[in-house]
Amino acid sequence: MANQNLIALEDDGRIDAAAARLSMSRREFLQFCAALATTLGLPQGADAAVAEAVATKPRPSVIWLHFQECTGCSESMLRAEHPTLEKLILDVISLDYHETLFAAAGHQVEAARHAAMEANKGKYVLVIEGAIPTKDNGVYCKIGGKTAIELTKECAANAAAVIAIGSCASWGGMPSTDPNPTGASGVAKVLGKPVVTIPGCPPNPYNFLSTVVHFLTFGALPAVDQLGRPKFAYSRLIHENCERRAHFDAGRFAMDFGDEGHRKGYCLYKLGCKGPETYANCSVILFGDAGAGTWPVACGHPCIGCTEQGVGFQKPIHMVAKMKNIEPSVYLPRISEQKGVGASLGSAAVLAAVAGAAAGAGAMVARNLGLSHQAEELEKQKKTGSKANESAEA
Ligand code: FSX
Ligand code: SF4
Ligand code: F3S
Repeated sequence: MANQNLIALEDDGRIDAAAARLSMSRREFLQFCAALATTLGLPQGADAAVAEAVATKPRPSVIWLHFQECTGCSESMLRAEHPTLEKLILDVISLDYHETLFAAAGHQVEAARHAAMEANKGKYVLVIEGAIPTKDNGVYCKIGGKTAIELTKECAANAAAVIAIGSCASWGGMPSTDPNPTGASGVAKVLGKPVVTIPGCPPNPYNFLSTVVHFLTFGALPAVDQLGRPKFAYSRLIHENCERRAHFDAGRFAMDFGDEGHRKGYCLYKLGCKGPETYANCSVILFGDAGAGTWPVACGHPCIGCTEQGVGFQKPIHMVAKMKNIEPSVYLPRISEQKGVGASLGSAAVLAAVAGAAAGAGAMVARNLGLSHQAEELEKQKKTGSKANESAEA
């Protein structure tokens, strides 16, 4: 953390170079780094440290393993409609081994994994996607003649950090649904020690990016809860920040898909929304590219609790959620408060809006960058070569 202030980076050519690499303006790059620091809940001055790290530090080598899963984690990270986020992730890490993205196959790929592990011994980040089948000595998932259990242990032995991405790798996810015929388990259980988990089916790629940027900046993974989930992303219930919460509080519910309440955007609790028992930041940073401001609940679908062990894939979709933390928060002002003595409802609302905006700012910047006119223009230019320039010159 050499520089404590973005101003100190004003004349730093390395920032310009990083921005150019990412097809961003300098302002967009610094704005993005500041937003990432805010999302991570870092103190003042950390924005400069994040910018400096992304611009100058060697990218950590990442070995990415796939086991029992649908590859949705990788798909959501690399989804084509959102070029900027994908670009950022691939710029921040050096993806040295990823089975589904490798053009090579067979022994060549195995050799690449060994070479990357040897070259970055003790320094690489091991990312595991998918559950690990543990029944019958793990015979239900083998790659290159080795079980997922053997590969996990072998690759984790010299890793600087282990990240379980997706609900499958976090605790077993969908493959572990009863009766769990293959004994599908999470990475921590197989390794017998805690690892950072980024649950979700698929997980939000922005949470992965933030976790990696934290590692890049500080050489350590972010603070986690007892389940290994980064606190910056999983410390709040979806229900706490849901845009339909006012309807919940007022007792306005959609009772059937397509009924009047559903069309009016009422709360989806009675359709089985698991937001009240699911810890994740979807309602803050949103999720998905179907259009502006989307995430499952905004699209009219109840949250199924995909990030929450014991909820997602376990509870029937239409079963109503168990309410957690329903007491009013202590920081809300009493409605009988004297004028000028306590915080007004108005000021509380402004504070809440500011806090919400800050928490979601990084994702919003990524989204805006991804959808910006400039990005679209760049994409078009890539497709059509220099035709636009030629016609402008003509
Ligand atoms: Fe799929 Fe990943 Fe779900 Fe699992 O995401 S989106 S089944 S969490 O491991 O590929
Ligand atoms: Fe939102 Fe679901 Fe909570 Fe309703 S129950 S406010 S839709 S999270
Ligand atoms: Fe999953 Fe619910 Fe978010 S289903 S993506 S945790 S809104």
